[in-house]
Amino acid sequence: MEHWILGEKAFNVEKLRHAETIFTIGNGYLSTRGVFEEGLAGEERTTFLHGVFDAAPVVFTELANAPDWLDLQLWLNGERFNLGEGDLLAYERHLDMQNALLTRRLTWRSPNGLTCELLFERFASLAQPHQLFQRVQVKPLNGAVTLQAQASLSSEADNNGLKHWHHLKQHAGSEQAWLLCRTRESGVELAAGFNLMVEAKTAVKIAGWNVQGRPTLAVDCQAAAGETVTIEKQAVIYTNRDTADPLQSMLKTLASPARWAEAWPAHQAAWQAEWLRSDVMIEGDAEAQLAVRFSLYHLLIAAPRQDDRVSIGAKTLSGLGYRGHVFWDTETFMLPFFTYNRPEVARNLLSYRWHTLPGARRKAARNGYQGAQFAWESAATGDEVTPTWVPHFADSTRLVRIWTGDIEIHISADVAYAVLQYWRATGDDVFMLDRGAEIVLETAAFWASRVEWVEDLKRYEISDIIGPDEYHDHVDNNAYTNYLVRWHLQQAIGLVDWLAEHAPERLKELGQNLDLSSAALAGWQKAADLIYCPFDPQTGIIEQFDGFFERQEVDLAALEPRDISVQALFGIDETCATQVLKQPDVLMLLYMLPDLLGPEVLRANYNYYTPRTDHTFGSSLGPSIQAVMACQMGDVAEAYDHFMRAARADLRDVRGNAGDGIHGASAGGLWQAVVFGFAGLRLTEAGPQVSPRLPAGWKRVAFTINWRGQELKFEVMPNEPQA
Ligand code: IFM
Repeated sequence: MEHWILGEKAFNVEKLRHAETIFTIGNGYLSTRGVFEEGLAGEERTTFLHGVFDAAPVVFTELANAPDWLDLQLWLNGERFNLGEGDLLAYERHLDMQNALLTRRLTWRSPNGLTCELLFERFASLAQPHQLFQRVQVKPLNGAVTLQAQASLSSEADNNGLKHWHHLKQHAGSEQAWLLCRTRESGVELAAGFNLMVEAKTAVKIAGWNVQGRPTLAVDCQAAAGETVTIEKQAVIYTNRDTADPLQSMLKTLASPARWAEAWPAHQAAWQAEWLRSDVMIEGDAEAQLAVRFSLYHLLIAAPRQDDRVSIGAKTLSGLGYRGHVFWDTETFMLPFFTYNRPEVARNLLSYRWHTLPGARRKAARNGYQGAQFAWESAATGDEVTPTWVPHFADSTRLVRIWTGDIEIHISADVAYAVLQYWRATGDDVFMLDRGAEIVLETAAFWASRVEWVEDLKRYEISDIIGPDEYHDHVDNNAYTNYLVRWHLQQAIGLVDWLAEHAPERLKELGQNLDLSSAALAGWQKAADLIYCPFDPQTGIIEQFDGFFERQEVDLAALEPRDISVQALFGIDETCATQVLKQPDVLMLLYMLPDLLGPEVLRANYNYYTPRTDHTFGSSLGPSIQAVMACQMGDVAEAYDHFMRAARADLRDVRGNAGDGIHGASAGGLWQAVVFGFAGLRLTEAGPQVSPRLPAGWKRVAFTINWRGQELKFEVMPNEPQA
């Protein structure tokens, strides 16, 4: 069990929300934050199901917090168990990431002096994704106890006070309770129910209470000192996204009650199979090992295995941050892990973009362009759902205009890039023909209509946008965007040639909805040939956008020590006037297109942009990729610092916002930093090759890659003998 356990040795109410995020459990269908069964003031109690969005003010749409399947209240000799009262004599909580099992063990002395040992356990079955299991054991230590327990489900679940559920039906019988509810605007029907099973030495009474909107089962039993009472719950959830009649599906599952011990082996076996394909072993660095497993665990619990109409939001399913919206974080940062380990999950994630093409077409058309323009923030339909005005981070009485939904447009190229990388890694022609090609070509058509011809300069430009570095908005010719657009258009033209040769019928079909005439393709070619891609041959530096070199230089070292971002320190407009970067997007570009300009150009840009980046408090997406780039520069010690910055983002809450949910991009980036950075994996036409550059102390790195249908195992040792 070495380096599989994420533990908490003491209860710290100050760290409540952070702990809830990191102790989230899930199974790719839903995730539940690590809240306490009995509840606690200030908690953020959420269970999110993929795809269950509902309308919300400001953010347009958000994942609706589902009825809470964990709720369990205990009364011990009439005193309600809760951590806000009595004394906590012992406490320990741990997440076993190998088996996705969360355990809390404690000894509590009630205000009246009864001392009890309590053990709480839960898992969301990976083998049966609609089934969730909870077990609670109560053992009085210094006297007999009359135990009363209440387990309920409630359609009053809310998102920070906003209620999404309309109550339809409920039932509370003996040993079983359920409810049926529907989201208020989007019409998602959800059926949730549970079986309750209690084991005690004395007689147990279970009564159903049909409290309106809150079906409850109430348990009464006794235990002598030293005797244990065990309460088990098997909860079941279905929605009409999964089945035509969620109530019937839920009731059918509940009709064959499964005990914890019966469900556990299949769940455990499913996780064993996951880790066999996905684990990354790091010998010689316990913190790095735990952090990488923690990241992979969070990607795996968020990975939709059965549903290809959903994707993973920027904060996975582990918190209210970004409301479940999907960004480029998924394709650019998380997807490579899935492409090379779980290609079927990668295919689902990319299929989400295919299903949401209608929304992307609407966005392009609304803006006066051809083809498909992906939303910067996307949810159920693919329509743009980025909020336009939000409260200022330092003064909530002021509103700030958010421009990303209007002008952060690189996402359309990022998605196409991800499709092409997936195709290259898997050789999955079926996906490419059915779905991938449409994504790549529709977005190429968007670019061909979006580029602007500048007659004086006889070139195409792209003005008034935001690149990945969001400290600078309303810029012209963001290099990341322009270079990637050129690459995208070239690839799209190559893809049309490939289709003409291998699948002419499919090409014809695609040509019915999209102009793929020779004139249109000549336009794409012209745009690719003549789009302005900044580059200074004297210095080898790519200017991040027009006029970047004239912006004000800042000595970042002189601002230390600080615990806030440069943007929070200087202000939004003031930061925009400087050369400080939230994320170095020229380096990101050179990472994505490594053969673009050669190692000297990479070195020049690395040296130029690295000291200008707000590495610690800028974008959480930056450090992992910076680690890869530092490895490529041969600076492994520097790479390790960036890597640890990403590794600690959620584990240690270095940015102070882990309570909002896991930084999914940072988690995916961490995998890339190990595999493409320290192990130096390159996927060449001659096959995968590694050139290791392991940090001091790392003795061995082992991982598996799925390359064109073959599972390849890599074991990487340091180049030089370790001291
Ligand atoms: O997609 C990112 C963006 O690059 C930086 N701001 C946060 C977004 C969501 O993680």
